[in-house]
Amino acid sequence: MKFAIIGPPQSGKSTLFAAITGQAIDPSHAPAERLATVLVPDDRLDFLAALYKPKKYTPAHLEFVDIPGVSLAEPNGPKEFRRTMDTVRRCDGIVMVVRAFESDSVVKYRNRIDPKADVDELHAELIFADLEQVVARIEKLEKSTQKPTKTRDAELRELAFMRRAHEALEKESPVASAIHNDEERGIATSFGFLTQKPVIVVINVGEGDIAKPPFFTHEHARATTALAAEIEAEISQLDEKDRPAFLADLGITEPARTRLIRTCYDAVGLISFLTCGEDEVRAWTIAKGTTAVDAAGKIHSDIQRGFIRAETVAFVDLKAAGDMRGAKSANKVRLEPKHYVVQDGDIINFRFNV
Ligand SMILES: Nc1nc2c(ncn2[C@@H]2O[C@H](COP(=O)(O)OP(=O)(O)OP(=O)(O)O)[C@@H](O)[C@H]2O)c(=O)[nH]1
Ligand SMILES: [Mg+2]
Repeated sequence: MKFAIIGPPQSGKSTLFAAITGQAIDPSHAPAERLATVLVPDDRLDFLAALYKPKKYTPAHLEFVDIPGVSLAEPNGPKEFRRTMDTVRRCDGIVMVVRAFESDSVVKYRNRIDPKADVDELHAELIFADLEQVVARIEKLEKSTQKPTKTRDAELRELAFMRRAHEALEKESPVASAIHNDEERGIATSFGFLTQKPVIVVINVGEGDIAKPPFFTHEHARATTALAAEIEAEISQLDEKDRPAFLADLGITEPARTRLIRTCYDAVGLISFLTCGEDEVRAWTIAKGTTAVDAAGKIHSDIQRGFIRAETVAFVDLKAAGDMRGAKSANKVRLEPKHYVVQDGDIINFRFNV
């Protein structure tokens, strides 16, 4: 799962990227795309690691791409913005960073500090970018469907969908609202439409506003969170043991890293199931609603093919019982069939036969 960090110039994207990845801020602030893998903090996994002392500890992970900001106020801005969207189309979600911090040394985008207006502007720009793609595709399909080719029927269906998507975007609705079936969902996914991606808004506040951030929600945002990127980036550079005291001093109960990762995880409907043993304690990322047999496929296709039962215990039950033996004698370990819907925090041992 990959998230693109976008936003107006100088809104604090690279600073947030540094805060969540623990990487030092590039002092040159050179405008370049950067990619980092971030491990998903998980107390449950820590508990299991203490219990099993495994050889390998493998938390879930997410990827973040830092995208340089583009000023839409410049004549070439919109074109340049659309170029940077090529990367975003290949991501699963969008983290939109907007500025709410005051600072005399940082140039104000459009000479204002108005995070809500920035979200509106970015959202409109995402719609334009999708519209451009849809218009180009419609033109192409209108020509190709004139010819009696083998693919003509499929192209006619796609054309009908693209026209509906066009209509939706003109009304400022996301492409998703025009999707009627799986074929159309597949088409939309292959185009990587931006309005189909879940958006997480990050309001980047000044240090003094942490307790009372200028919070707002946006109808097109899946989630909104306020944080102070600069101070969090500085704290992320400290020794891990020193961080809690500094955060507590500022009234921050949970570091930006943990908060943002969880928000992203939730916004795209992800959950984790866990596997444990002396060899490895591991978290596996799946979509909400995944069945036991499909979860097994995440680990290995053989386990999916030869699936017999999923020996399952909820993490809270295992923790309450102390360990696996305790959970078993408390009758908390269930044998679940193929169609069982895996829950967040399920500890699973798949029984299979190939
Ligand atoms: N006071 C204050 N300054 C911040 C904060 N976040 C970022 N800055 C400063 O704002 C400037 C821009 O930060 P960046 O993180 O480079 O912004 P960016 O969005 O990556 O900028 P571009 O990639 O050029 O679009 C830097 O000088 C930061 O130190 C903040 O929360 N408070
Ligand atoms: Mg940057």
